[in-house]
Amino acid sequence: MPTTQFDKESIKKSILGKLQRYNGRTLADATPQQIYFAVASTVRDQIMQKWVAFREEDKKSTAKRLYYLSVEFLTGRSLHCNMLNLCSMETYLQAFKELGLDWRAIIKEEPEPGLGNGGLGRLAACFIDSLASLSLPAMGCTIRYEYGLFRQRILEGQQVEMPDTWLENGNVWEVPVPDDRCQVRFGGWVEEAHENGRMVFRLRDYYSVDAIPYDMPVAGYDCQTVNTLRMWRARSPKVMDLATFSSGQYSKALQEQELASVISKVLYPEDNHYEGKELRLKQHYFFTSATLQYALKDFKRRFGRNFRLLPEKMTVHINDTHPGLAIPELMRLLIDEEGLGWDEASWIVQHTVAYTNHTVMSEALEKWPEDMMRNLLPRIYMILQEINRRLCARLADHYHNGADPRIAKMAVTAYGQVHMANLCVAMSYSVNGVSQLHGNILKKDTFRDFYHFTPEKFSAITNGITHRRWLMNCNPRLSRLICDTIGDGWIRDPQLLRELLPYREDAAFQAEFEKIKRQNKETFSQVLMQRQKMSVDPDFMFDVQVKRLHEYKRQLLNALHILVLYNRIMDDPNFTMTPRVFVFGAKASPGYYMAKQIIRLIIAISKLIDRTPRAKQFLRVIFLENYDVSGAEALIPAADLSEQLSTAGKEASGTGCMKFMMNGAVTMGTMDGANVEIHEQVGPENIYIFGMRADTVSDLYQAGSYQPIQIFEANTELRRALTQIIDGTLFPENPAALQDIYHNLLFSDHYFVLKDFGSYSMAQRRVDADYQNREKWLKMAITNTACSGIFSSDRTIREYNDLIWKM
Ligand code: 26W
Repeated sequence: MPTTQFDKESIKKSILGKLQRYNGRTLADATPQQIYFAVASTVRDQIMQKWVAFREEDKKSTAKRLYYLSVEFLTGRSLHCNMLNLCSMETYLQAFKELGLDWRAIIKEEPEPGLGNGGLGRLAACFIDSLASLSLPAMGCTIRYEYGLFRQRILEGQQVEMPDTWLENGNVWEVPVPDDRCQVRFGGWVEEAHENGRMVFRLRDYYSVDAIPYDMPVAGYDCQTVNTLRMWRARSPKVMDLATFSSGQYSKALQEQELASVISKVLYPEDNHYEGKELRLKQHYFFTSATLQYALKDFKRRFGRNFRLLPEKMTVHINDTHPGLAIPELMRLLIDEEGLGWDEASWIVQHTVAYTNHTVMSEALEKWPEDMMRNLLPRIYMILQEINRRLCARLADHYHNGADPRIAKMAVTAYGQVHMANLCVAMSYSVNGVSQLHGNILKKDTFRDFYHFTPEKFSAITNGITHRRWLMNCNPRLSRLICDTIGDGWIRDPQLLRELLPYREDAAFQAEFEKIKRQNKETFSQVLMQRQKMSVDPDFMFDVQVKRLHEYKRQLLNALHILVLYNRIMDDPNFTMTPRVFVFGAKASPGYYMAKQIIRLIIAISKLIDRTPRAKQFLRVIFLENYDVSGAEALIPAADLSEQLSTAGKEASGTGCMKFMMNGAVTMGTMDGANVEIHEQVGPENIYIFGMRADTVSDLYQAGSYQPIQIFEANTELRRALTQIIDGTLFPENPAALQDIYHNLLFSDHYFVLKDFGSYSMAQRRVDADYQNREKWLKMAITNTACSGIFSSDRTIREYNDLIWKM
C-alpha cells in the first residue's frame, strides 16, 4: 500500500517540514493560513502519489472516456473531502491532535472556490465526485474564473456585491499543465478554396487566445481512481511588446494581454436568465474548443486517425446548452483539421455528444444573435448554418410542407437567432431531463416536436447528491449514529440507509437522533456567530429556505406566511405556537431588481420581529449572508423543515431538497421536480405537500384567466399581510420602498403566490402541531434519512452510465 508513507508520524513531519521550508516558521509562530497550506499540501502530496500511479495505468487504457463539459463546477472546499476520500481522516486527526492543532480551524482557512451559481454547478461537482468514486474515467472541463460568483454582503438591509478573490493566496489543489496548452481563434473571415478536389476552409485575420489548463485531482472514495477537473485559463499568446513598453506606452503594451485574459476573468452571476453578452459567448467557445482540441489529441494518441472509433471511445457530455458549441467545433476539427467529409463528421458528432437540459424557463434558453456569432466565430457560424439547412430540409420533407410552423420552432437558426437548445437536441445522441417530471415536460412540451421524430433519444435521470460530502462530511454526528446502528455498508451502498427504517420507532434511537439535531443547531449557531455575529436559539424549530433568489422559487410565499404568523401573535394575547426560526439564504443576480426587492422584504420582516418583544418569543428570521457551499454544510444538518416552494413545473429537479432529506429534515413542498420523487419514497405521511399540480398550473397559463386580486379580496389574513408591505409597518420612514412587490403580486403574480397561499398556510398549521408531537416528528425525520439513499449521485451516475455513456 502506497499510503503507508502517510502514517501519522510522516504527516506530522511533513507539516512541520513545509512550514519550515516555505515559511521559515515553526508551528508555534505560523499563521492559520500557513498551517492550512502546510496541511493541504501534505494531503495533496498523498493524492499526487495516487494520481501518478493512476495516470500511468490510464495511459495504457483503451477504455471509453467521458468529457463532462460545464461552465460551472461549484466544488466547495476540498481539504476535508479529500482526507475523507483518502480514508485517512483518523490518521490526520491523530496527527493534528499530537501537534496541538484544531482541525476545524484549519479547514476554515481554505478559500471556497465559488465557480458556480447554484444547482447546475453544484450538480457537476457531485457528479465528478461520484464518477471518481465509481472508478469511471472522466475529466470535468470548465473555465478557471479568476473571480467566482460575487460575495454577498447585506448593508442597510440590501444586497451588495463584492468580488470573490478566491485565488488571492493561490490554490493548493491545482497544477498548471503547460504541455497541454492550445490556441483558440476568434474573429476574422473564412477563405474558401478548392484543393485536391475538395473544398477547404481557412480562417484569416483572426486573433487567437492561449488556453492554459490547470488540473485539480479528484480522488475517489477509498479507491485508486484519481480523475481530473481541468480548468482552462485564457492568456494572450503574445509576450508583451517590449519596444512599446520601453517607449513609455505601458498601458498600450499591457492592453493586448489584458484583452485576452478577460475571457477567464469572471463568472457571470445570472442563473436561469439569459442575456446575449458577447464575452459570455467567448467564454463558452473558449473552454469548449480547448477541451475538444485536447480530447482529439488524446484520442489520436490512443487510436491514431481511426475517427470512426470516436463514439466508442469518448463521450462529450454537455451540461446544459452553454458548452453546446462543442457540436460545430467538433465538426470543424474533424472537417477542417482532420480532412473528414461532412457526412462522416456529422455522423461522429451525432454519436459522441450527449446533452442534459436543466431548465424549461423560457427566459433561460440561450439564443445568440446571428450577427454576433458570425462576427466572433465565422467558421462556426457557417457550420451552424449548414446544420440548420440540412435539418430544415429534412423537416420540410417529412411534413410535406416547407412552411410548416413546426420547422421554425425546431430550427437552429431562425429570426436572426441561433437557438442553442434546438442545436443540442438535433445533434446529440441523448437528451435527458433531471427528474421524472422534468423529463416528461421536455417530451410533452419543450421539445415536443423533436420527441415525435426521435423518441429513443429522450430520457429522464433524476439528479443526485454525493452522500460523502452531504452526509458523511457535513454531518459526522449523524453518520456515526448510522454506522453504530446499521454498520457502515451504506457508505458504499447508500440505499442500505433503508435499514434504518425499523429504528424510526425505537425510542433510544429517536432520542439519539434528536440529540444530534440539537447539537447541530448549536454548531450552526456558532458558525453564524463567526460569520455575522448573530446567534439562534437551538430550542427553536429550524425552518430553512436556501437557494438562489428567483420569483419562481417563491421565497415570497414563505415571507408572506411569516407576516401572517406575526399578525396572529400580535392580535391574540393567548396565541401560542411552536417557536420557529426561519432561515433564508439566497443570492440575487445583481441585475434582477425583483429578486433584490424580495431580499429587502425578508430583512425588513426580520427587523420588524426583532423590535417586537412579543413576536420574538415565537419567531425569528435570519438572513444567512453570502450563502455558499460551506454555509450549506453548516446549516443543512441543523434543519428541521426544508422549504421547496417552486411553482409546480418550474423547478427542473432541485438538489437542495435531497440534502435536507438526507440530514433528517422534513420537506414542505409543491409537487415539483424531485419533490415528487421524495414524496414517492417517504410516502404522504412523511412530507408536507401543498399547492397546485404542474398540469393545473399549465392549464391556468393556457386559460389566461388568473386574477390574483380576487384572492386578495377573499383572504383576510393574506390581504392584511400584503397591505403591510406598503402601509409603513415594515418601513415606517419609507412605506413605498417595496411597492413593486405589492403591485406585482396583486396585478400579475406570474408564479401564483397568492393562488397557492391558502394551501401553504394550511400545511404550515399541520407542521406546527406535528412538531410538538416529538415521537411523530422524529419518526418522520428518521424516515426521510432512511429513504434518501436513492438520491445519492452514485445512483444517478450509474444510470447515466448504463443509459448514455456505456463506459
Ligand atoms: C444563460 C443563463 C443560464 C444560467 C444557468 C441559464 C440556465 C442556467 C442553469 C441551467 C440553471 C440551473 O442551474 N438549473 C438548475 O439545475 C439543477 C441541476 O439539474 C436543477 O436541480 C434545478 O432545478 C435547476 O433550476
